[in-house]
Amino acid sequence: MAPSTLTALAEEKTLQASFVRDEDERPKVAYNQFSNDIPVISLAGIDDVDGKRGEICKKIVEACEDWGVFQVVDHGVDTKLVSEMTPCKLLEVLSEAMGLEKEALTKACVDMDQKVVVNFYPKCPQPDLTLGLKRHTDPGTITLLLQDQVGGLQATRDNGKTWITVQPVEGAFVVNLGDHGHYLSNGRFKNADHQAVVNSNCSRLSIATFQNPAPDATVYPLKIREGEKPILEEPITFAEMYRRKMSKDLELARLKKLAKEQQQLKEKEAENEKPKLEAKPLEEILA
Ligand SMILES: O=C(O)CCC(=O)C(=O)O
Repeated sequence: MAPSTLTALAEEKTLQASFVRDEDERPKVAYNQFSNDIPVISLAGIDDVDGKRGEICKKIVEACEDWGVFQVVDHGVDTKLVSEMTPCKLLEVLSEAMGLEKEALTKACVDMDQKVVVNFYPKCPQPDLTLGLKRHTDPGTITLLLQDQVGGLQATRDNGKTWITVQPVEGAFVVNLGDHGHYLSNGRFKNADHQAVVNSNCSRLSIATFQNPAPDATVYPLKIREGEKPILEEPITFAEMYRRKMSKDLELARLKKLAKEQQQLKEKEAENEKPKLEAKPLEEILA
């Protein structure tokens, strides 16, 4: 019988078949093969307009253009306060980088909705065959993730060809830009393409805080730079953006399932053909 609790699941010796992923979805990089490609940015001094602010903002903007993922450390500030304050600060920085007033991105959200999700990933007997959380981009504006020191968050910026594992940093928040942030910047800032892998040594915990706009907030680029075309044909609501994302995901899953079934059918047919060929006398085959 399948185990009924996560702790029981963590003691399993083999992976249940229902958790096995298609080969193309399986991890390419180990949970603890950490990369330093994702910048770790200290927010200390971000309000110091005549001091460090310019330098900090530059690093944030570059990270958003490059990956859509970065880590922030802000020494001496209470974690709960950081999770409430940081998204506002970051949206200010990105608004200014687009040449807009500080509040532009926050205003475009109409009403910020904060959703907290706790992810628990039990240790896994065959981590190479599965994922803790499949590849995705977050739909909202910006996400703050607090992870333990185990590691397992991975990101790609070349559509899944190569992956990196984000190095856990004590007390840091991983910041992911979401689809809403991506559209509002007309694609200038990347929506982080990410997933979570598991491992056979220890279970892992992460806490994600998603900052989402109101369902009826308008999704359309706030700034279209010279020479650029808008990446959306028309303004839509966030609810509609989410609906389109979900139906695209479902359609992709349907097409993938169909292709897999057709491939399996072909392989079966080829297997059925085999004995007939083998049964032919050699002279007949060579003739
Ligand atoms: O646990 C992680 O590292 C990733 C979590 C995540 O991507 C999510 O909750 O959407």
